[in-house]
Amino acid sequence: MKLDWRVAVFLLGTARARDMSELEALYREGLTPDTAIIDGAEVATLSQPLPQGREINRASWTANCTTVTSGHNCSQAFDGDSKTYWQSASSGNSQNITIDLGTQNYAVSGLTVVPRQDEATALIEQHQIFLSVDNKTWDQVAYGTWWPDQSQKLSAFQPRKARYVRLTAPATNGIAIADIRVYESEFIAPDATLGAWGPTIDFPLVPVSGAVDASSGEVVAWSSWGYKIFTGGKGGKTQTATWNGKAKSVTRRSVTNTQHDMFCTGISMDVDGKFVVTGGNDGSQTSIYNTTVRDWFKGGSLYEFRGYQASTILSDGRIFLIGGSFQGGVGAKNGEVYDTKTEKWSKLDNALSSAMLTQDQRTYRQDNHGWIFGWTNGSAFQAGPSVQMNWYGTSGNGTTAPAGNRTGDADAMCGNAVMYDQGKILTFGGSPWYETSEATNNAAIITIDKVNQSASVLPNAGGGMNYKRTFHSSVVLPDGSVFVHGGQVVGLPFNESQAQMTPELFIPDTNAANGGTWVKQQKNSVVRVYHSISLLLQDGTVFTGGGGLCGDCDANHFDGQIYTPAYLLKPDGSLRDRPNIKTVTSGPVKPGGSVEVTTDGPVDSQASIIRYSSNTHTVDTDQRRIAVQLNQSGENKYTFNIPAEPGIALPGYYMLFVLKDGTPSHSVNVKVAAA
Ligand SMILES: *[C@@H]1O[C@H](CO)[C@@H](O)[C@H](O)[C@H]1NC(C)=O
Ligand SMILES: *[C@@H]1O[C@H](CO)[C@@H](O)[C@H](O)[C@H]1NC(C)=O
Ligand SMILES: *[C@@H]1O[C@H](CO)[C@@H](O)[C@H](O)[C@H]1NC(C)=O
Ligand SMILES: *[C@@H]1O[C@H](CO)[C@@H](O)[C@H](O)[C@H]1NC(C)=O
Ligand SMILES: *[C@@H]1O[C@H](CO)[C@@H](O)[C@H](O)[C@H]1NC(C)=O
Ligand SMILES: *[C@@H]1O[C@H](CO)[C@@H](O)[C@H](O)[C@H]1NC(C)=O
Ligand SMILES: *[C@@H]1O[C@H](CO)[C@@H](O)[C@H](O)[C@H]1NC(C)=O
Ligand SMILES: *[C@@H]1O[C@H](CO)[C@@H](O)[C@H](O)[C@H]1NC(C)=O
Ligand SMILES: *[C@@H]1O[C@H](CO)[C@@H](O)[C@H](O)[C@H]1NC(C)=O
Ligand SMILES: *[C@@H]1O[C@H](CO)[C@@H](O)[C@H](O)[C@H]1NC(C)=O
Ligand SMILES: *[C@@H]1O[C@H](CO)[C@@H](O)[C@H](O)[C@H]1NC(C)=O
Ligand SMILES: [Cu+2]
Repeated sequence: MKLDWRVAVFLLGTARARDMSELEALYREGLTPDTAIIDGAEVATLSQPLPQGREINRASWTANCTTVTSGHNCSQAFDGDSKTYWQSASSGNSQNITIDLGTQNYAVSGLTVVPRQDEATALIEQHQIFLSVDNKTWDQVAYGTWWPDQSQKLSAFQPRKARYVRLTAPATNGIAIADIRVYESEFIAPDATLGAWGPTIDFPLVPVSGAVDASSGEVVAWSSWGYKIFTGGKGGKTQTATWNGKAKSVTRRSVTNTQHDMFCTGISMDVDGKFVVTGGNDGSQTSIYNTTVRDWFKGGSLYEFRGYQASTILSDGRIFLIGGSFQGGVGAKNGEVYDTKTEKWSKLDNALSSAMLTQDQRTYRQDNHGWIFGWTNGSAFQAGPSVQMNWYGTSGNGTTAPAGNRTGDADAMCGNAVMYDQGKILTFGGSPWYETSEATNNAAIITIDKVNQSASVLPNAGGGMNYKRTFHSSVVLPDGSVFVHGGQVVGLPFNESQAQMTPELFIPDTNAANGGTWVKQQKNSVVRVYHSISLLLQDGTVFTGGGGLCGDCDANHFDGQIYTPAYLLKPDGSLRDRPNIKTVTSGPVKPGGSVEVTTDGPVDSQASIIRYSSNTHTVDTDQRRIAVQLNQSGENKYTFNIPAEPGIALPGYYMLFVLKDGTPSHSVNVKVAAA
């Protein structure tokens, strides 16, 4: 339902007046009507951008459906009358509609579906979409779960040439379609050397936050109290969805037991891989996702109300957080630290948020989204987004010490920072102000060593990114390169102008004067800007998704996509053979401990462990890659050591990848225990 802005302003105004500008931001995009007349019926609108390109004329379509109920034949799904509909029988495993678009192939980029409008029945939730050029070989381009209501549904995917389009859904209650449209766009020629996009995974919410469950490999994603909006709620609950890539399923769930609207939170994974989610719309709550039982539990309360703070696990397994003036008043959002055993937060009044402020004109934005990295002796290094960097100590009441400036850069709010190897942090993009200021393509490599020492900065890393970006996201890959996707030139929440559609890869090179190179990757066809995320998956591919959560705004993206990096592809686009890990030492390993791995053949001497990721609002303080040297101890048998320094090998779950000629294996878990 449309949020009446006067009510919203009143509600927010009483509690936290500064959130007005978040609503102003909604206005820039312009509120679109709740409903539209589509072929004679009033239909709840999408609140999401149409697939790129244009609608394919339906005049010469023909279609077949697996079953029809009396009076509701297949062609009524595209007869230009949304009061009429095709409805299947409610029997069989699944029901299909297969459309012949005509006599030629189109670069098909997506489709929209209007459910039956006269009655909320035979709604499509789970679905799969296939394309074919010959009506024989079918490629799955999308699947997932739509929110179960009568509003228009959409699936957007990487354009692929096709003449036949098939939508499949389980037949439990039958499926009904009042209107189906298919879109074509510019064809993006496949080029395996640039990686590949697809399939799309449709979600019943905007995945603004997400984390990878180390025990199952599932992506747990969430939005806010609403599946497409974060303002105007009373809080106290969160819409979540879990994607299981092996089962190809997306399941949805409303989490109410922690009384926590987990929008604009901090996220950190603890030593057991549990997600510790703090603050946000309910500013002092902690919710904890236990991956063993796949359920949420309530944790201890924060001292300060916070939103947009950042948190990180520390070398001793505690969790540190700082900043977050987006909720609960501006300023003095000093550190707090969480003991996962007692489940209590303690104040660190001398870990000063005042040291990490940007010069944003909006003061509640100055301490948002810190780039913080757990390091030695329970310290945390703050690499940005402020141009000045800091060290935070977490014993006693905490300490603060300057670490120098990120030379060659300015305040870089909503930029990214990734520890791609031990003590090496790549920073890139961002803009001086959270919004309305132009982003940069700046990149730097920051090297940290001793606590309280100035960090060493290599400005202009790789000559800078190919594109200016803010609101982008990134993941470090097993080979040490960093994949960067999305973002826009001027940060405008919920306005998709000047979006960057071409991702790029930073390839580090310790012999190069500027530390490496930036290489453009395969262009995407779905915009990923404000509120989008990226996560590294266990099979070495990347999940990117989300963007939006702005109600009736036309910038919502209820989906994610898989990006397969070039290192997994043969020139013809098929998957390369990859090395396999057969066994790995079981049980937790302490820092300095040795791990034994057996493989199904010889592998490269360098392998890597990458900590599991969580991501929201450009912040992923969980991910970190540690390159490890394999020492051969027999045929297809290797050992390597976890770094002895617990500040480098932060406790928690890591994905171990071995590589063969640069192609990574599927990962196997290695748990680093707290020292
Ligand atoms: C989005 O931002 C651009 C650039 O400022 C502006 O021209 C455009 O009008 C905005 N779009 C909407 C819908 O507000
Ligand atoms: C539907 O089935 C009829 C009869 O078998 C066939 O002539 C037609 O080509 C089919 N159309 C599609 C889209 O498969
Ligand atoms: C489908 O039903 C409509 C409405 O009864 C009818 O006009 C149309 O001819 C039917 N189409 C086919 C292919 O049977
Ligand atoms: C429906 O489509 C799926 C996917 O292409 C296919 O496996 C299945 O056989 C189809 N069902 C029928 C009844 O044609
Ligand atoms: C597509 O193939 C099915 C059999 O798998 C057939 O029934 C149908 O008529 C074909 N459609 C067209 C348009 O050739
Ligand atoms: C997860 O929850 C179960 C049930 O409460 C508990 O037994 C288990 O110890 C928890 N796991 C972790 C890692 O905390
Ligand atoms: C920091 O930890 C190392 C071991 O990791 C220890 O040798 C050293 O004494 C500690 N330094 C301080 C200042 O506590
Ligand atoms: C922490 O600060 C409190 C309040 O100022 C003070 O009483 C206490 O002694 C301090 N603790 C340490 C370890 O410095
Ligand atoms: C770092 O500097 C702060 C501020 O000067 C100081 O309080 C703290 O003891 C120092 N920490 C270490 C490990 O030297
Ligand atoms: C570091 O940056 C801050 C904030 O812009 C500035 O005030 C300070 O002068 C800079 N310090 C150096 C040494 O450049
Ligand atoms: C590698 O293995 C050999 C033989 O097992 C051993 O002597 C050597 O110390 C190992 N080197 C490292 C770096 O672990
Ligand atoms: Cu936000």
